[in-house]
Amino acid sequence: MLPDDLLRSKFVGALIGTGVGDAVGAGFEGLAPFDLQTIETVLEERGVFRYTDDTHMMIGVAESLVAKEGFDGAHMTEVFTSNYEAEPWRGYGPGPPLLFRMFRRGEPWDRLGEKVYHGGSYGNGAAMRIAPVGALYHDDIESLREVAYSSSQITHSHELGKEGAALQAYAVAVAFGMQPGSSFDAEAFLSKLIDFVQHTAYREKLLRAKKLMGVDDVSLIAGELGHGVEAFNSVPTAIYCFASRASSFKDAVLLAVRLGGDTDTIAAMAGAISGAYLGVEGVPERWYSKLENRVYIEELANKLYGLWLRKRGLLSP
Ligand code: R7I
Ligand code: MG
Ligand code: MG
Repeated sequence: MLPDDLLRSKFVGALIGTGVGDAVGAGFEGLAPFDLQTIETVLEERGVFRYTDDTHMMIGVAESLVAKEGFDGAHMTEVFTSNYEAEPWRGYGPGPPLLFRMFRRGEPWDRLGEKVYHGGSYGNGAAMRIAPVGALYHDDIESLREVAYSSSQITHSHELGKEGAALQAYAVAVAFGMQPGSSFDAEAFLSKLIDFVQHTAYREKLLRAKKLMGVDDVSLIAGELGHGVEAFNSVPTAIYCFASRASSFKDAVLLAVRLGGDTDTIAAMAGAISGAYLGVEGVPERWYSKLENRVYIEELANKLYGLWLRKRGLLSP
């Protein structure tokens, strides 16, 4: 059992890690590959670290889990929709805004996801927002899988979209269970994820990730694992960024940005796992202090931690 203050720090780290990764990666999308010096200079000159749809939707997931004390599909869809309506300029993917409009016209929440693409979206939009699910259910893997799937269903009903979200949630959960600073075993970490995931597309990518440990050629990494907007071309990549740079939040997130492609999302997901492993103390102070809405995101993380304590009977209501 982890001490209380470390566990709280991991809740905050997973949510703040998403926000910081997203904000760091934003602005570098599609422009590959970047050298480290250019990225660091741009970041140094940036004032506020603005986040995008990734964090905006992650906030929605946390808000709904906290308000309903667990998953409630209609409520989470309402929160996504009203958050989107308030700030539609956050850089949403093409699918979700269409679905939110259908929801407003009265479509039931659990049928929306099938109405885009054929068989639903396999974009990474369900995985990018999943950190609160990984945090709240880090010690209850059956519920983690179930809530990852059903919260994905709202916008991403394709099995590859859902599986990517469940894999990302599980990576966060496994990182929760590890003592930061202890010697990190990337092979063992990836093997756990391989045992968990139910789709061969992900299993194959994770096996490739194992072989790429120690490699620093960003074109090779992006070529082997992908750096695209599809969940199977970004979730394993984010996991690799974390696993190959586990001792440093900064290095994990900067690797995600150096890969190019869907930089905000891959960095958001790598940041979530790294924050869940190292705790919020792992996030560089300079990045942390510049994150837009930091205080609110931290408040949500603390409420999520309080909910976890109550669910475990460790705190009176
Ligand atoms: O997944 P989604 O919410 O987008 C998230 C991305 C992140 O990078 C954010 O930072 C933001 O920039 O957007 O949005 P969707 O529209 O569900 O899916 C995103 C993309 O995935 C689509 O534009 C398609 O390119 C691809 N995609 C598919 N392509 C073909 N067939 C998703 N599903 C399909 C499909 O079934
Ligand atoms: Mg985004
Ligand atoms: Mg993105």
